[in-house]
Amino acid sequence: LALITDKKVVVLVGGVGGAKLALGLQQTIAPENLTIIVNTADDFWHYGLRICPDIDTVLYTLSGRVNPQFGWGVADDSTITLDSLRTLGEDPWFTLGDKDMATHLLRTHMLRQGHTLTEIVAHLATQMNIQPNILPMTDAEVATVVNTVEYGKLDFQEYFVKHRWQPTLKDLSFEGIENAMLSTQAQAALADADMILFGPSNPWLSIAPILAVNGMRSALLARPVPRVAVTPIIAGKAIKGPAAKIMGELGYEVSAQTVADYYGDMINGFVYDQRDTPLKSHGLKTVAFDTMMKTSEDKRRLTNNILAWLDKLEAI
Ligand code: FO1
Repeated sequence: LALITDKKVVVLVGGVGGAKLALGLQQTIAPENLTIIVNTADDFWHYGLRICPDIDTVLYTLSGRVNPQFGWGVADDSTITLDSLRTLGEDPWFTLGDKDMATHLLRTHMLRQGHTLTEIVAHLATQMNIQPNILPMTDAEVATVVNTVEYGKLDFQEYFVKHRWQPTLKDLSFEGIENAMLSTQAQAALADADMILFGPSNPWLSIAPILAVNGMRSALLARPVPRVAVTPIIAGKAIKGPAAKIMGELGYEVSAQTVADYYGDMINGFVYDQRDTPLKSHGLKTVAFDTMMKTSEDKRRLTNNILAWLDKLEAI
């Protein structure tokens, strides 16, 4: 397959699913042409440490450190610190491995020193030998709050990890979003992009907070380039996590069509899975590929297919 390296690509992602697409892109595109903008609304404070799960998932995935079984955390990690916390009477429901802990210690230390999250992520990426540009969606603290039928309002990680996303979702809010500005780095990357991709991440939990950052929607709409979402729904199901469950709870049909409609005019193209029925396009350019990303060959093939399709579209 020909390598398409001369286009500048920005991809918006959450955690595990988005990181997989980012890995495919890293293997396909020249690093200076790839920018990954990551959701930070599921970041939280835990035992005095700033935890950024989606950013770390992207860092660990792109540096080859990620735990392949979970898709998050560091491979071959231990939990000595967490086990010691248990002996002190704590109930550490959020699994922080010992190797992973170093990332949280350094990040929290650098935040205390006055560095922005953008600077910290750049430093961590450099130390992990990652070449593409990884950017948090904003430097401000934003916190997803999930309003549930059973428990009322839950902090995101309580909903997601402690309660294993089982409570029924009523609605969502992004606390602090009114102060969240698109960073100058993210603005510059978007202004310069030849293509903008929306990863196969959860539209409501991962992509919605990125779109809610002040300046993001207008920065996207200002770009007359392909803005293409990759479906998180395959054969009417979510591959991982609560995307399908949430869609149902919000009263939508579980389908790629629902995702495309939800993104509305933010996108002008959509990649759905070949197992699903074609979208009613409403002027949207659509294409079907095998979007399942299990092996690294899958990831490369999907990114190559998407980039080749976009190249062909542009030529028409
Ligand atoms: N997900 C879990 O389901 N259980 C955990 O204990 C857990 C710990 C964890 C630690 C560090 C990290 O970077 C991610 C971690 N995740 C864990 C995943 C993560 O919280 C969620 O997948 C995302 O927030 C959703 O995008």
